[in-house]
Amino acid sequence: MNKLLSLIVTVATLAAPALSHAADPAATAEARVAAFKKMLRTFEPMGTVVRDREPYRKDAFAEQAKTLQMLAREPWPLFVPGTAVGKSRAKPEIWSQPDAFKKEQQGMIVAVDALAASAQAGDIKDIRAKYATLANTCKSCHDSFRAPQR
Ligand code: ASC
Repeated sequence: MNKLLSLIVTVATLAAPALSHAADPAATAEARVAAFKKMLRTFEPMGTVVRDREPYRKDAFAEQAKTLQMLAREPWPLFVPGTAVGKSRAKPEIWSQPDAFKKEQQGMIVAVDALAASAQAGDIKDIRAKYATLANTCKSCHDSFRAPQR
């Protein structure tokens, strides 16, 4: 009984944010846009290092990659149906082609994990390649699922 109760509490706790988001499309869209912006605030400084505009420092870069790994997981649960509102550029295809959209997400997660592993190893040439692969996953998803700027 205790186990069942704790299972119910766990499921309810996990489901709660999703439910509250679905109830407020504008807030969900806003949270999603903010999650992508947060990701960019780590991704862009890493890009300046990769492009040799800033010195490469192994530990600091690996730490940023770890942060990015975590941030990269945040936007996806926020793509709740009915939330292409406000500043959102989400195309309807996100919800009409869920498998293709999921594939883009998974490709991005694989790429960010590979970048983090490379950053741990510390070979800047390999880091550059992994960063480029990750940037390509951004573009690939945007090409299919993000509407042009209005
Ligand atoms: C960025 C950014 C993207 C990606 C993409 C890479 O910095 O805002 O959407 O990189 O342009 O191709």
